[in-house]
Amino acid sequence: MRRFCVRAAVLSVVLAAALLAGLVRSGTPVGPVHAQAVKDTARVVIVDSNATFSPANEYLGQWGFAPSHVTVTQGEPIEFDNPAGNFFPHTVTSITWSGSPTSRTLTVGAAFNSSPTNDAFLTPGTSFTLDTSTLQPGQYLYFCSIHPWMVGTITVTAPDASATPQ
Ligand SMILES: [Cu+2]
Repeated sequence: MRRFCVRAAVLSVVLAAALLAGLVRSGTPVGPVHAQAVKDTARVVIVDSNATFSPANEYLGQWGFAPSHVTVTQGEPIEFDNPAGNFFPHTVTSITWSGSPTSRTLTVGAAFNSSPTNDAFLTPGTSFTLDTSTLQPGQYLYFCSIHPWMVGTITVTAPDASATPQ
């Protein structure tokens, strides 16, 4: 009986310490240092199949990138997954633009490209991680160069955007 009580007392102290540690940690303000230390990876799933459509439906416009728009802080990686259950290879290829609204020149693959060669296509079951640390803050358009109707957009924000008024 006494042995049990000692164990219970030790357990209580351990639990109290754990609770206290949790309270202290949750009470710590989240500052810029913490925000930089934690890097989430945004995830985009490439869709070319699901329960209701198949390769025969490829022109119905149901293929794409999900979500089709992501916002990341500069330096935060974005993982593009082509799931093993998909049917086709795909690419994640930037489209950048110059010129005026009525006379645009579009450039393919200048900002980023998962697949600069045919050997680098993202086959089902593979993924591509985009390093955004070299991208300037701004808007990016991308598509699949094999299936150009598959399009997506990325917003890259400055690392200190939350701390610096713009
Ligand atoms: Cu594709």
